[in-house]
Amino acid sequence: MHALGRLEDLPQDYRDELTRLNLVPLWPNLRALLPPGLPSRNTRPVHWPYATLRPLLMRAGELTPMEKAERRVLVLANPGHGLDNMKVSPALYLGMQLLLPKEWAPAHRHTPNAVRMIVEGRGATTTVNGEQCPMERGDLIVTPTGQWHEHGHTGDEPVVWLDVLDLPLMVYGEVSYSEEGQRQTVKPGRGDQAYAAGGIVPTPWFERGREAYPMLRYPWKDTRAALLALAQSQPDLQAVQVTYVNPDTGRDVQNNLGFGALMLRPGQVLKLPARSPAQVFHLIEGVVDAQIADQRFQLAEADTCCAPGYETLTLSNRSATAAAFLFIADEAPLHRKLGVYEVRP
Ligand code: 1HN
Repeated sequence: MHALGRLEDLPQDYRDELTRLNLVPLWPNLRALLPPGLPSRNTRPVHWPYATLRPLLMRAGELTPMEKAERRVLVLANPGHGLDNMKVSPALYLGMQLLLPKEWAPAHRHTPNAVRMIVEGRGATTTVNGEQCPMERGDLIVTPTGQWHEHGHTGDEPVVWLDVLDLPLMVYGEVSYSEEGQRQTVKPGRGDQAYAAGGIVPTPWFERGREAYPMLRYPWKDTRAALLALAQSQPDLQAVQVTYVNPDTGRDVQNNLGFGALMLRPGQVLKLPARSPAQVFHLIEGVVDAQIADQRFQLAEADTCCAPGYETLTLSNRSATAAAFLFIADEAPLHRKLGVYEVRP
């Protein structure tokens, strides 16, 4: 590929005139915008061990009362994007949130889509559009765009969860905003009970699309059981992995980010192909090594790490006797919409 003309090759008076008229020559920038074969990425592999994060989050609980925080969160920021930009990748925001006993995080709604992956503690609930979802370790609770949500806590221990939002995308698109709301009235019934088993749906709602988001909570005990059943029924299956879907449509549960869970059999070493989306891994159970580009992370329970797109990954279960379970978030739905989703064998 031959070199193109540089900005410095142009006479200063010409450059000044272009600038004055809000014009820019394309050719000095063309190769950086369209590098050959592989996009340039600011997303770096990063590991956030829970053992180092947790004490700082608990300290935030002492330093900053809820009234001064609204949401008490330490953001997991990728230095490759600049810490102040508070993103893990172009579309992924990650934060670790703490709610202490008796605290209340008031109702609001916003354009970004959010999910919570519960990390520790019992007794908290998230109410989404009137549906009160218990929060237990490993549960996934979704708060899609525009849905009212608030968090409450009647238990007696700190509750921590990982927030995953498409916030950077919404900020980039200049469509990120929120509204404050009133405390919600809890209505009876829950989606995770109505859709308690795969392949069976509530008859009155069988007319699809009545509710845009019929299931808001995905209990970990069901996901874990599904992974174990899959592994047992298909001993040769390499990637024992499930995707969180909307049970009415069978499509990704949210618009832009994809969510899934992966089981590694005892001692398993799993090579994942390079795919275009950036990904986040959160270890729910077990001990796992993650090899991402030239980095190797030893993940302990509740640790989180991220991987840029277009890199091959190797996940290894360090236990020879126990299975390991990971939560995965990625940008695949967005990439499919953009028509750029790629798997490189
Ligand atoms: C949000 O609404 C929550 O509701 C958590 O718990 C983190 C980060 C950015 C924007 C909105 C929540 C958030 C957020």
